Amino acid sequence: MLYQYKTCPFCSKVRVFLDYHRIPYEIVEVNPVMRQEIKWSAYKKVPILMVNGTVQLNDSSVIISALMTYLISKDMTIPQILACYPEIKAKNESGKDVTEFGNKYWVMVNDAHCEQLYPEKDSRNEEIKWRKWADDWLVHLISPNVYRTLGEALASFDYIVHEGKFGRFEGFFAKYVGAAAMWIISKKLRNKHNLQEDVRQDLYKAVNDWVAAVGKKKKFMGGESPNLADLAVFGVLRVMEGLQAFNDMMENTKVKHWYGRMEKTLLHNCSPAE
Ligand SMILES: N[C@@H](CCC(=O)N[C@@H](CS)C(=O)NCC(=O)O)C(=O)O
Repeated sequence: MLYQYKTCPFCSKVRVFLDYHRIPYEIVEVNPVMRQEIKWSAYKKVPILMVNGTVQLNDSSVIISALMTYLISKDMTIPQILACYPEIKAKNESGKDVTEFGNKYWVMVNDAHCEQLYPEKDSRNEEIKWRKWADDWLVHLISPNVYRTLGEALASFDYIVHEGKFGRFEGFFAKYVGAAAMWIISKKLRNKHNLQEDVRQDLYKAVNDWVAAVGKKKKFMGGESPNLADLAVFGVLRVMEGLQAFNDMMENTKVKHWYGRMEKTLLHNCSPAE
């Protein structure tokens, strides 16, 4: 059971991972205003994944690393694996309580499995580096880009309200008030994350850096098939689909070939198994 907001990049990353590995799941769409669907949980963010109705996995990267570990090391149970990703409570620069998780980009595999999963010398470090980059940098480019102008902010909220779970009045309110608020907030985010005046330039550079890191010789960063970094970057970028920022990115960067290969692979994996 995946508790999510459909248009949240962290939730999208988890869906891409589950779909790619053909792990079946049901979705509980959380109302972002009241959030009553996750009232029972002490952890207050989405995504949350409940496994067999009993084990709770929090944080997109922990969910992905823990499930990947489970798929490979068949001898460990999910609770045993979860113990490898300890919850760390801390305060951030502004004194706000934040929850982090230790080792969250680390897939717990023994030496034999490690060689099978990461046959190239540096491929494990590379995967970790770019998964972290997707969470710490790429996601921060989404809001400033999709709420860049008032018109774009309205289009984005139209999409969020359409895809998400909102009451009728909430939806109307969210669209106009939310769009105006996010348009203003996105300027603050732009400064907070030191983005350029023209936020598109940061997005274009980021995806071109990604394409360069994948390199010309490989289909995916993982080689012939996507690794966890491919799945994460695709999951983040996918939330912009249908919006102006996405179309601009496709037109003005080199990402479309890799993106197309990811789409094709996922479509193939989503079709019923033979
Ligand atoms: N590090 C977390 C971040 C998750 C996150 O920030 N989720 C947002 C939605 S995009 C959230 O639930 N924020 C709290 C809220 O909406 O109240 C992860 O990777 O899952």
